[in-house]
Amino acid sequence: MKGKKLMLALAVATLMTLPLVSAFAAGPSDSNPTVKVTDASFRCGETGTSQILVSIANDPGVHGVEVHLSFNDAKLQVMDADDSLAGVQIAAEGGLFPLDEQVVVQEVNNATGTILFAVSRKDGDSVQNATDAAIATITWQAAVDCNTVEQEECSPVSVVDALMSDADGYAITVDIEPPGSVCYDGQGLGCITGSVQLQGRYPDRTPYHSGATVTAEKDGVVVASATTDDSGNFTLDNLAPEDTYEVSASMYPYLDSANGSVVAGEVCTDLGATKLLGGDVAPQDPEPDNAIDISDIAYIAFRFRGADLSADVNGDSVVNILDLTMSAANFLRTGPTPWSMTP
Ligand SMILES: [Ca+2]
Ligand SMILES: [Ca+2]
Ligand SMILES: [Ca+2]
Repeated sequence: MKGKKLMLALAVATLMTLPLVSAFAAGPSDSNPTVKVTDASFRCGETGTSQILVSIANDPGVHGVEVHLSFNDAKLQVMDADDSLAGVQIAAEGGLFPLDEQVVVQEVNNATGTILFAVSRKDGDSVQNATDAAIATITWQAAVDCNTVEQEECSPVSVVDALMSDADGYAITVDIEPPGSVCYDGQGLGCITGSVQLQGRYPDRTPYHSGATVTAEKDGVVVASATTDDSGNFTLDNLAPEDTYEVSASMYPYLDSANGSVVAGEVCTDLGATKLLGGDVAPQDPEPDNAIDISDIAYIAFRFRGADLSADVNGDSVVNILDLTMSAANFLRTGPTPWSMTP
């Protein structure tokens, strides 16, 4: 009799175990909740954000989450998200549990590069399903002097430990995802390149296309300047990537050319070529007026074949019909002309 009872108990125990076994058949790690930190990218001197995200699939119920993060304190610092509290805080999010139903414990240490963030739901139901639900947002800034950043610097932000709890205080195993990558660029890595062709100047004449001044302006202030080489090429560098600039080319005795809206690229933005129209020689007080009119024609005509080379538009050291014709052909044109080979 006693043996029969034992057999029955074993059979019942086996039956009760069966559904559990089949629930784990797909592999325990497949159904564990996960925690990860998202990537961030920003320019040194500005800020970027990462989020701590939780995913839960068919769990009996997550009621609390504890996450420990590690970051490189020599490269990154956490910005304080709450002025009303002493110390540094990150911002709690309502993606997993509503914000007004949370109890949060957190500890951010910028000296050791660690963040502890724990959130528990004090009201309502446990969460059984969630995909990339945010529990907190971290705002980063660079820990370094931005002038020393010459190329993009990235460092990992790792979840070093994580634990979840159901409403009864039972531990729920958590799978940790690979680290997030937080990157920042230097401030002066943007650049613009292009070329300036001088009307009436050809390879067999010197100077060829060299000597034009090209500037990049932001809010009316010249922030970069370059001089064209023999082929007319220039590079404006040390600009802020993705910022927009007005690029202008100028040279005596030519009309200016400009493009008012050029975005500097980390891979140099190629503005292409522009042609400066020649013949703006007057009035000389002290610069010509960026307009070609009768006073320019008269100025050249008066110095025709003479020693005063201020009327030598094409730079071949003689004032002749070539200079006069170029200026006359540009009659009533004014600068700045559009940035184009057919202005
Ligand atoms: Ca604070
Ligand atoms: Ca003029
Ligand atoms: Ca000439």
